[in-house]
Amino acid sequence: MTILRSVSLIGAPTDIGAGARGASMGPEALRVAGIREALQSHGVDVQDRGNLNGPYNPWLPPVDGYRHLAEVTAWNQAVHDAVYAELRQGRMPILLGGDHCLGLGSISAVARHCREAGKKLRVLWLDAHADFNTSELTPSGNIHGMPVACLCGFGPKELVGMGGFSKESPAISPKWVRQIGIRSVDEGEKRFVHEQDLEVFDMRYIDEMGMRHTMELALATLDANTHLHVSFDVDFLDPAIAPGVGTTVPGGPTYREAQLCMEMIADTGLMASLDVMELNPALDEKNKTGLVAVDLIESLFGKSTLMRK
Ligand code: 6HN
Ligand code: MN
Ligand code: MN
Ligand code: MN
Repeated sequence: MTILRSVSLIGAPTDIGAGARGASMGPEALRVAGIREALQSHGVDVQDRGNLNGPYNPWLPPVDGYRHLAEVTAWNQAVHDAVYAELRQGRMPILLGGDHCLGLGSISAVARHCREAGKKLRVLWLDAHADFNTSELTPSGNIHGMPVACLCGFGPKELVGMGGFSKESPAISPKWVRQIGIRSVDEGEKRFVHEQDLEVFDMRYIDEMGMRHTMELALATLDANTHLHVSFDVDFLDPAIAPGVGTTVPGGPTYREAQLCMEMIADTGLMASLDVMELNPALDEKNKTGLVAVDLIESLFGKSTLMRK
């Protein structure tokens, strides 16, 4: 196992890209749920870098298909810089969100690091949503529905350009992404997902083939030179176990399915960066969702029922 054993927690307390307020409290709820202690109990060196700063949420309607583009850009720049600094020091950044628009800052930093280090990048997007909208396709203007498209070069230049990338040379290719747990995709977004040939293991696929086969395929063709990034939107989980999110969609993975998903990622030994996004304590029940998220993150670091060597 070559999992990086030096982890830095980076809090990004904002709901600037979301359609509901409250994900700004996510980082603290993950800390209260014991994320640091949980990782330490698995022998991980954990540094908590505290919280990033950024503009407050003005709660305005969309302009030209985007809500809060300037504020979203500022927050993502802060996330990009913090994540990139940790990667340069050989540490594994864990971004504590915050809404999922910040996946853009995080993954653009990871892509930049991989480009410089000559590494292959694989992005696992665990989510109920594809987050593949553009300003033309979005029904809401909320940028947390757009980060995957922006990373692939489809978005405003402020966001597409983060990390030194551009429309012509975007941070990632759709080919590097595997989406798992998807069950809510908007009409236009659906067409675009097909057009760009995103590899999506939706809930129908998981129902029919099982989580084991799904993860075998999603983790196929990785090698020792692959940087595996996991972007974990907690609305991936079934709302029965994770009610504390702004955009619940019924019919998600059960506790056991989610555990298996995380355990199989851990088995690769290749995870080198992680986002934990969209936890909304204002909608949670006694931090139930924060606690289940921390439990699953432990599995990403090798916790399993029977100790394995
Ligand atoms: N998330 N597809 C919807 C939209 O407004 O674009 C929902 C997006 C949810 C995004 O949960 O990260
Ligand atoms: Mn590295
Ligand atoms: Mn998401
Ligand atoms: Mn989602």
